[in-house]
Amino acid sequence: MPNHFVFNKDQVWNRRQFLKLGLLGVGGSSLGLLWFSWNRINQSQIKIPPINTDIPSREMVPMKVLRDFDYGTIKQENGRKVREFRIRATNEVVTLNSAVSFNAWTYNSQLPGPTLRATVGDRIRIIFQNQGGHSHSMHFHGIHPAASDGVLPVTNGKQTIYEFDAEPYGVHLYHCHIEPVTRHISKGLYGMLIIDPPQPRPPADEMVLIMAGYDIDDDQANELYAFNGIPEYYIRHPIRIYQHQLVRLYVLNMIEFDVAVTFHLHANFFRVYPTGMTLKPTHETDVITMGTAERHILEFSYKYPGKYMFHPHQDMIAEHGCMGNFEVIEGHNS
Ligand SMILES: [Cu+2]
Repeated sequence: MPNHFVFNKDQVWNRRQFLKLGLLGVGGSSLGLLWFSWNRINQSQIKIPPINTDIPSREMVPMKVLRDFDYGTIKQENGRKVREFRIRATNEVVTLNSAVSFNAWTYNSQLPGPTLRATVGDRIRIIFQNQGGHSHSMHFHGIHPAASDGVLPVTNGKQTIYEFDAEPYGVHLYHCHIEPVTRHISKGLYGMLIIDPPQPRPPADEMVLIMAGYDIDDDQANELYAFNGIPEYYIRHPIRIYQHQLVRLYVLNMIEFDVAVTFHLHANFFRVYPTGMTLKPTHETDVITMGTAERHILEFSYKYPGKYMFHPHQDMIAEHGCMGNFEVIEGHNS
């Protein structure tokens, strides 16, 4: 299977790097630390092209969501790692385009909510505060006890704590589970939860793309669609990536009212890690179908510079806002 991501000579784990970390000669019990350090050195080789400086700050949210991972506040309790996250439900007015302002319900005032990230085996603690006016909750996909399943309403002004072990590794999601769930999700109460495998995946330019729909006129059908909250955003502000460098996309379909959606990448093929639950890809393709709440890891790199679209192959959905561009830039030798 082709992989255009090639480790350069600086990335090869060598004696100099062992010495730099003062780890030469340590016992086998430090192998985990070694791997972690090795991976961090390699991850630092990943270059992110500069973001367009002409984007107004009020329009920066989808560009921020793209590569923003919230690892929480790390605490050590009884010998294990706890990642604590504080999430607040609030109402926000989101400008979808020059004609449409949308009364959104949000986690931490952003849409989608923050991408929460942990490593398998960590303890996750979510301190959830509801200031949204309506009852809300946070229901996580994953394996956890019923008490932390997030289906009970948290009334306005109240707080609750969800706590569970991070398992299994993969790309998951969270969303409000108060009826009608379709409405609570399509108003904006959703986000991604990434649980990393025990040994990190190879270095890559990692990014999150969450697809969603907007039912503007309450007719139980979507009039607008978006990647990461704002329709047509990545058409106006293409995602800059470097030629030949590995891109790892965490994609999630949160579109309500439509049964399924596809994701298609132009002029390329991607390797598929279903639900992010494998370490090796199962197949390679250029279009994938996802039901609501379905998600995957997709990996690729671009052979040629230039501008390339990504979008659902249901053109009605793409033409109503769920559309974007990668801008592949030369100049990074990886
Ligand atoms: Cu809700």
